[in-house]
Amino acid sequence: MGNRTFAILKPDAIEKNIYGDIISRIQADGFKIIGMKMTKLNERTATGFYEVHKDKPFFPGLLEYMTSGACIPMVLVKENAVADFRKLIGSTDPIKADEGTIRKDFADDITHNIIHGSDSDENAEIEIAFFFNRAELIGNAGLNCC
Ligand code: IDP
Ligand code: MG
Repeated sequence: MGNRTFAILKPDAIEKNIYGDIISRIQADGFKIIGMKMTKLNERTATGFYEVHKDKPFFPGLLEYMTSGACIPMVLVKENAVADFRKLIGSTDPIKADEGTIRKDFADDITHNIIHGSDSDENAEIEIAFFFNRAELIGNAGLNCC
């Protein structure tokens, strides 16, 4: 079981100025943040990140959403990180998400669902590498922690 996962606070989390509350939830659940930046996806980078969904009917809406403003990609560490984080964020569709999950409490709808979490250890590593160099992660290079 891997101990890293990858998350993105999606543009509505920044637009609504609620990303601090969401980050607090993530920390309170025991995740340590070892990489974080504020950035903005363009059509090319958003398409690259969501390549697997490019033939889905919802893809144009997803692209519009993900390029609509700044987002915050993050690298998170905890034992059993991928599964634990998916549990913390809840189902893709906030209507179906369990009580107390981040998507249940903060997301508007199935497209605008506020946060991304990797679905496997393998994808977590691919997604981390999409946004971060090793040197940008605490513990991997010159960066010191806490
Ligand atoms: P996940 O984020 O829960 O892993 P995925 O199936 O990987 O869900 O889909 C990626 C993103 O695409 C979702 O987080 C959501 O923003 C959007 N999305 C997924 N399914 C739908 C849908 O059926 N309608 C509209 N948007 C969707
Ligand atoms: Mg997914």
